[in-house]
Amino acid sequence: MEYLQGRALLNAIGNLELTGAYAEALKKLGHNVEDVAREEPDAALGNGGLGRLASCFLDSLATLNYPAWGYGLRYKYGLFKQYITKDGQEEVAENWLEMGNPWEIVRNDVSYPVKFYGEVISGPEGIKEWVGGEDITAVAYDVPIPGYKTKTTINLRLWSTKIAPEKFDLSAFNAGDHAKAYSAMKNAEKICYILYPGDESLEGKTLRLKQQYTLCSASLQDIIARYERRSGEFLNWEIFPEKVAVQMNDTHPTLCIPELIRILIDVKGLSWEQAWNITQRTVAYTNHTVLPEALEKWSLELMEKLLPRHVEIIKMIDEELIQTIIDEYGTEDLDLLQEKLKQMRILDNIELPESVAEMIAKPEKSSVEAIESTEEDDVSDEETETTAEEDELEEEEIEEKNEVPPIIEPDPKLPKLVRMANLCVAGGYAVNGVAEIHSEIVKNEVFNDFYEMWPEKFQNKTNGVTPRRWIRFCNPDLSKIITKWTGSEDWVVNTEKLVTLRKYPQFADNEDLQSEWREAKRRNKVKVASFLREKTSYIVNPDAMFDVQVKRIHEYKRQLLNIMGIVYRYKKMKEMSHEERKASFVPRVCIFGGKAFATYVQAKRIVKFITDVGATVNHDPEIGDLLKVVFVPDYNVSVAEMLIPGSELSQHISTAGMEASGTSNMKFAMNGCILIGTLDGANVEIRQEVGEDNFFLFGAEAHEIAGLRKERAEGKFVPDPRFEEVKAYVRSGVFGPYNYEELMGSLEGNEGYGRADYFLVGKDFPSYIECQDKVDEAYKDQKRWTKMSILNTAGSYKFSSDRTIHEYARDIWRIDPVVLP
Ligand code: T68
Repeated sequence: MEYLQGRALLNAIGNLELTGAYAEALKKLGHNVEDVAREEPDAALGNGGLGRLASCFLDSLATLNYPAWGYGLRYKYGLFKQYITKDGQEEVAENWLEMGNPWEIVRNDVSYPVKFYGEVISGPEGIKEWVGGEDITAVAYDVPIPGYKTKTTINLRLWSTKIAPEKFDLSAFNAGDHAKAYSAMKNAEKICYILYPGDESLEGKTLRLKQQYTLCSASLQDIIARYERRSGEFLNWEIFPEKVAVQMNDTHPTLCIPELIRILIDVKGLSWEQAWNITQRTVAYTNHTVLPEALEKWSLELMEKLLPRHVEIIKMIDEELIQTIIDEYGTEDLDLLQEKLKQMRILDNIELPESVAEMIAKPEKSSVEAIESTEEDDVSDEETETTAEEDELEEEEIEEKNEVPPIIEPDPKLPKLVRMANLCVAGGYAVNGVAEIHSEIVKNEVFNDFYEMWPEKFQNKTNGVTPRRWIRFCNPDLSKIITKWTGSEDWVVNTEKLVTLRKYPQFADNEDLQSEWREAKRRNKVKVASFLREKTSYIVNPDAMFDVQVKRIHEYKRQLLNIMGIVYRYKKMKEMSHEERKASFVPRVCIFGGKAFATYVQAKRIVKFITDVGATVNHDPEIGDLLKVVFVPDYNVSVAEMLIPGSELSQHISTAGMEASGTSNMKFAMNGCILIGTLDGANVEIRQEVGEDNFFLFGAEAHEIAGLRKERAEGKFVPDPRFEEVKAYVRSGVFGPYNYEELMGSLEGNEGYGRADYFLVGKDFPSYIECQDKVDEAYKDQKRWTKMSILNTAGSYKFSSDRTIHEYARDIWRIDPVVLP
């Protein structure tokens, strides 16, 4: 559902090795290539890491010559534009297509019908037909994705929606009811209007589900049409899974499962067994989150209305799953079975199918009928003879079993739901997490019941990012140095070559390399400083440490921990004399950036808090260049490309166990930034690769979190006095008139503010600020810092999306690169 592509120009000419020639040609026309590139709006068809990962994967797929495509939606308005005002974040629609899009080719020759609502009727021979309802058309827009130094260009096919041609109500229009004719048209078009419509209202939910189904239906029709075309007279559905793999990027395209089954049965005439079997060998699922509130669940009622045929199919899959669970666990231990069904079923809060309920209530083995029937079955008397005593006992047992109520009564007060993640695990042949620690949590916690039943399905595929966009093109200065010191440009496709930077230990200590390295960083910092001045009018000193946290604003990512740490630093500075201050602190520019979901109130409070702290600190004459706090508005891919090369310290400080992977951590490490972080997501593996000495670690570990929360909730937690001090300082009003009671209260679990510091900001605060002192110490020794920086780039080799894609190709899709002529 998401691709966070950013700009295309420099990437395209870079991948085609035409940057020099293109810049020359532009110069002759009186233009500078960088200025021209800046005119292009970002294609922001994604929210954050998940969408950007998909875009990095496309780059790697093309570069490595894998035969693969991306499918998505062509949202008219991508991710909103963020303005920072005196009230915090404001959102404005981003009309990225306004000036036209030269990077797409509309394919009016490639379109498919998509249906919503209507009803299912049973035709002859049990053939089901989905009729009536609303019909729209999905039209393909193809976005070419050029690989790096290869002739391979793959395709990103984005669907746009419009009214089916025969559905325009001409007679209404002619009769003067323009509104009626117009509304059907708009209804179809609005499906692709915006990325992630707010789904708190029923309208929003319906629209989002329509988007998901449009993507799945159009893409599968396209995949199937291509399969048929290529098969020609040798069409054989049984080998479809050998030719096609569909990788679902989170649960958003889960409807691929029932849609593939629907097409195979209702349109291609296959049996249920065939269709279910083919589907289970075709689709695979990547999980990107373990936050329970982010695991998609759809209302059955809504789905039944919008997609009645799919609900029938989902119910059949649910029955197949129930049967598998019964086969696995038997009916002896009903409590166990009950628990498994409760956790694992696709349908939640919905009665069991009658046949199953009966089977469970009257287990075959010990039923009277079973005994009688064995007697009837002419089995030797010896085997079936029982004493009167035994008979009595057995009857008691039977009575007990029959007393078991029909298992799992639905609760009428709760909604009936379809659990998309469970559907993905049941319908897919592979399930993967996106970093080692995350995949372990997927196996041992979130999907543990499934893991116990199907251990072979579960895998890890640690994320990666493309070294083309994220080093070679965004950081040409550093790239030249890497090329010089590793001996060739090979590292761009072969990141293992980066290890050369540490192979000879003297490299990272080499004074020439060190000074070149520092100069490149300094030039990039100057660019960041001038960007900050342009966007925020704050003037920062490029010789201060650039300390950066840029990512979506979310409580679990703990921007609040960062800013509380800054407030502590500021308070300490204020308590000192000028001389003391200068001696104790390294000058820092603390940079934040990121968008809060429009309806996420707490995230927006955090944005407001950061900007308020900035407004106070940055104008404090006592503090001067020692501390600046800047919120970069409208953080996006292009801003990241400028900011990351100019950063020195980068913060990845989520509550352990909550960030599935993170991918900007990889980009920062590649560009020689040092990370401060918890043992979470890919941080764990980055630290392993760059070395413990080159990573600033703090905070509680994932396995401790549940216990700490319990302690917290029981009121057993004693906060550090320094944390209490910071909260009181904020409450005292130093940062302006805004009421920070709710924000500070959320860190205490005050009555009315919900979960008591659920993200454990207070718990990790002392170790965080102590770790920040170590950061200052390290920075004071510039040789040591530069060495750490070089070793971060060297150790980042593993986090190329080329490595990740090779693993998906080998372990999940079982495909080889295409051999080019
Ligand atoms: C991110 N997820 C993970 N989700 O948070 C991050 N969600 O740890 C990981 O590195 C990244 O995926 C790639 O694996 C997201 O970005 C979303 O953006 C999202 C969008 C819509 C609905 C739910």
